[in-house]
Amino acid sequence: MTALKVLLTSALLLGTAAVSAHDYHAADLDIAHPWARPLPPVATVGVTYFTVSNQSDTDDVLLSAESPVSETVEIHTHVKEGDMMKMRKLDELAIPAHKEVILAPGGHHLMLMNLKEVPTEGERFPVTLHFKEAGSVEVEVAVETPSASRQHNAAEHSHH
Ligand SMILES: [Cu+2]
Repeated sequence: MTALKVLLTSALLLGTAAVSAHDYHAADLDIAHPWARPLPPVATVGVTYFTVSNQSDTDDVLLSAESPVSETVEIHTHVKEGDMMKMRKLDELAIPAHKEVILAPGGHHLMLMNLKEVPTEGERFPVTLHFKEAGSVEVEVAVETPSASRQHNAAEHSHH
């Protein structure tokens, strides 16, 4: 019921921009708007983004993730090497107390390795996130082209 309330509140605050917004909770973690770009049918890897806010007084850690659409899911970040941005695999991703960690293009992301099926635009696929403190939560990842409304949303987040 809490998730429903949050959705309703978001809808009131954001109006039509919230049509595709969806939030999940694991203990004191809020996982906002998991999404992935549409991929060509021949794609072998996919990328998933979302924002995690830790409302608790305890640091948490994203330990791992899994999805039925891929063989494995890795936690990645981008690091600058010379003038090149390169992806690097992380063993885990810290979610500090009272902080928001954004997984977004050019930064942290989940990498779906060896796709078994390629979700198409408009579909949703499940990903299960395993946190050290908050435990496990399954989220639905929306496959969609980045839109002006979400960029607006992301801009709002950066003002926090
Ligand atoms: Cu990656």
